[in-house]
Amino acid sequence: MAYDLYVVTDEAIGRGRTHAELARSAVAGGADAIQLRDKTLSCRDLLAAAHEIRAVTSAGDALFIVNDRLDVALAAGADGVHLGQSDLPLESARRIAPPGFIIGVSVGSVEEAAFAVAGGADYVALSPVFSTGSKEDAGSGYGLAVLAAIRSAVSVPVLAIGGIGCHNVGEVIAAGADGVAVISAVVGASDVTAAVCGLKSLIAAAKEGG
Ligand code: TZP
Ligand code: MG
Repeated sequence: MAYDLYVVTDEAIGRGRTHAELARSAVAGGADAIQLRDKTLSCRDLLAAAHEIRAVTSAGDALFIVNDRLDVALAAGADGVHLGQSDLPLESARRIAPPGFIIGVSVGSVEEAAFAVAGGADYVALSPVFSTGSKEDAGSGYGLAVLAAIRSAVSVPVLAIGGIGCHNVGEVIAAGADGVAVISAVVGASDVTAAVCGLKSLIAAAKEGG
């Protein structure tokens, strides 16, 4: 399964659309993976959204990843969970998760990426590669040189997240990313499906050119 375009849902940026509506439109455009990300919902509301997205992604053959919450991911039958450096440690998550369950990890350096891969991460995401207004505590971006260094250092898929859109997706892929994760470039678009199609074409072109 590819991670070319990995869409992170965010109702605060989604122009009044629910997580499931955003996911449905993104999958219709060809998104490869959907991550449910919401730090405000109750556990039950997050689980309800997760069940809806599970149905949408299964029908559309996209991966479904839940941010932060391994319990919700498992309960909803998601394909995986995405963990940050302050979340449940990878080692603990691996102990709980069934075989084949995807665990992705946010990293900010070659060292963090190598540590995550040694611990069994299925993919790593350089977070953030550029500065972004979509995550308050993201800090400034690590940049394309760090992305390229991580790509050279590890064997799992390397994603990049933060400040990526049509204007720079080509250079992110050219620097070595296997895929890009986005919020505003897709979730903030008036036409989510068209935004996904546009980014997917640019990613494909960058991969062909590389
Ligand atoms: N993690 C690191 S940056 C970020 C997250 C969730 C936000 C990315 O949003 P955008 O709008 O694609 O910059
Ligand atoms: Mg997290």
